[in-house]
Amino acid sequence: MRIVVLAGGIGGARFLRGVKAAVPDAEITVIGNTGDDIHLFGLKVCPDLDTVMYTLGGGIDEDKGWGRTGETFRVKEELAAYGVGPEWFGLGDRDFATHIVRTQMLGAGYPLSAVTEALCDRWRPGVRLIPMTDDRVETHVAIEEDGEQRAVHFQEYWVRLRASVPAHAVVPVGADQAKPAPGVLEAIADADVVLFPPSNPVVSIGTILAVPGIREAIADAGVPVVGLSPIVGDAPVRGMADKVLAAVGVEATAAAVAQHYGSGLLDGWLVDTVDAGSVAGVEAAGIRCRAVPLMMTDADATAAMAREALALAEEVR
Ligand code: GDP
Ligand code: FO1
Ligand code: CA
Repeated sequence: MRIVVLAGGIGGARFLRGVKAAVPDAEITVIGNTGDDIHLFGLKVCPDLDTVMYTLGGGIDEDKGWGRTGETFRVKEELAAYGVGPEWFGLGDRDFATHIVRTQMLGAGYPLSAVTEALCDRWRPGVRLIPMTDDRVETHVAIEEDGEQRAVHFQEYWVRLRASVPAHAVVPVGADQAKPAPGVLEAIADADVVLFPPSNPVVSIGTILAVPGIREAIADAGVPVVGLSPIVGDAPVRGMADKVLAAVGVEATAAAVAQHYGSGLLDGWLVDTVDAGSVAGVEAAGIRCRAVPLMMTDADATAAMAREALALAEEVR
């Protein structure tokens, strides 16, 4: 079975563990979000690609959900001693090596997709991980801070400001000019099913869908497209997705997220059992919907979620 999964960071990576466990012989292609990417200290950092790679490859810090296990921050401290920041972004020593290798390869002329493949040669994530594009896309957020309006990089909004200031718009800068990376459209066209994990609908999956051609390829593939809600009981399970949903005018409910994707794209939608009351409304919008446990508390619960998503895909096929 060929499964295509559009993934952000933590929500996408953890769900992918469940897909791997549920269908061990599946051929899984992950289309990763690169809108969170940022250049720091002359290095290219790809948080969501690295979160997927480290999580599936056994190198993730399980508590934080990002960065390397057993991490130290000596380089960051030394940079700070020179007065070189940003001090609000925690790049660890082990993680630095990944960004150095990536930046060196990009400088030598390799596209990000080839660099990601090379990094995965070490981590062996058990999936094919492809960035959504080899072109530069950077999500920026229009905010109001101290009475002033300005645009900041998504990481500054998310990590420095903790999404605590009003956001008026979320813009994937460069997306309209970006091309899907090699293999992305082919994987979608060859897929038996497309899954949207409980990733951030705006800054993870929304950004991937903003690359011209990807949304169309999914809609045209003629295979079931099934998503899982990252919103449980009218709040994100983790993080501040409610803030970026508000910025694009979408309520933070499981039903509103389904309708934001729309019946033109989604065939099936899973909500958590606490949101069972929203099933009828989602179905009325033309999306088959089921309420099942959606908390990725352990490996079994996560594999069960993947099985439910694939069962719903068979129902709508
Ligand atoms: P990020 O890039 O690290 O922010 O990760 P993603 O975009 O892939 O996923 C973020 C989303 O995962 C958040 O909006 C969370 O609500 C959601 N999430 C995290 N853990 C769980 C869980 O156990 N169950 C569900 N349903 N959603 C989760
Ligand atoms: N998230 C934080 O909240 N604080 C950090 O200092 C931080 C550092 C960091 C370094 C490398 C990396 O791959 C991810 C990192 N993240 C950090 C997570 C990440 O930037 C964001 O949670 C996601 O991009 C949000 O979608
Ligand atoms: Ca992310």
